[in-house]
Amino acid sequence: MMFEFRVQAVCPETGARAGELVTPHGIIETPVFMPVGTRATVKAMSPREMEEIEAQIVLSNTYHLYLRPGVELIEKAGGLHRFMNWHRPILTDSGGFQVFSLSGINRIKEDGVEFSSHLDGSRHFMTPELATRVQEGLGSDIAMCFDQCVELPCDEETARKSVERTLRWARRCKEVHRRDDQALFGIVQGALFDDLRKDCARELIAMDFPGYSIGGLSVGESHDEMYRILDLLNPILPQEKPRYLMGVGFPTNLVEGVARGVDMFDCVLPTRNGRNGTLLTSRGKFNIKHSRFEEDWGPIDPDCDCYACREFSKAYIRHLYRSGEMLGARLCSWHNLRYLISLMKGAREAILEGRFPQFRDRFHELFSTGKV
Ligand code: PRF
Ligand code: ZN
Repeated sequence: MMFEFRVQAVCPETGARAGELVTPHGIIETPVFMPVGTRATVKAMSPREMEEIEAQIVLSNTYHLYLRPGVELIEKAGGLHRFMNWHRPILTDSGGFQVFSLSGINRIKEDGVEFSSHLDGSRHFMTPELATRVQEGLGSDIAMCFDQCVELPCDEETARKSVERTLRWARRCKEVHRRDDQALFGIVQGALFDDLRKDCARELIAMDFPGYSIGGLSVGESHDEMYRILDLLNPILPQEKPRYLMGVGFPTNLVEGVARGVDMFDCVLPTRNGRNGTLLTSRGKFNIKHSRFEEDWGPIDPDCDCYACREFSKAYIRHLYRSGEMLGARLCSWHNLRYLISLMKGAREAILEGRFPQFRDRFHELFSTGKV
């Protein structure tokens, strides 16, 4: 069997799950944070370094790779794994989010989305069939259906239309998807409308996807609204299949997502924040450029085992930043990624050992107060 999801433990108080997702490029232990390698590289990190921080899977983007260098070139390289020299699992997003958020003027038609490239303005037409074909060419282990993610705030009529279209497009993706060494996930949309979310989930479940993504969140809604949708979907989505919350990477949201039955997360936050010196740590978030770190000889995070925390002081990393040295951005990205990977590893161990509620309380206490 090329794909399998085994739930190993469920927290009785919350529904948090620990599991194993079997893919052709290896077994992913969940809950998992997936670093983002938009353009076939996780910014500032080599694949060797990604292995060192125990990244289990990376995410890449159909939209970007389709525009440059093109799927034909990556096929000539022998697929995305070989092209980027990353031999653990890869998940690709379909472009359903990026064509709306990144591209120039786009026109949504029943058949697909007409958009202009953010690189050179050239016109393109992305369809469910093309997004599926491109992801098959890339050879990712997990592919996404081409969906329509609406902006918030959004009225019910617009949200309903986007759900209906997302469902028709999901059917078309599934229809043309051929690779049996690639799992195609359905994406739940529906903005902040409970009934639309439920209907969308039920329709996708009837199509029997090997996993379900939760899209259209972390797009400007409050945390409580996000948690309400997750609480709503938790009992509906099949227990025996993986759930992936798209584009969510703030530590508090990861832990609360896990508490609501989410198994997989991705976000550019750790790398994007890392590049501007913002650090995510067990004691909260701060920026390394702050003057209070001028003579701080301690590590970024005393609880972190990453290279940056083991071997460098905050004073030194602050100096790198102020001097515009690229090692500064590298060390901060390195730490942020390792922190989120460790956070999910900690959650997993807590679930397996039956102490997830205590883990969750302790996390919030330390993250919000910075006090041990
Ligand atoms: N759809 C897809 N990718 C996504 C999203 C979505 O809704 C989001 C929303 N946070 C992030 N990435 N296809
Ligand atoms: Zn660290």
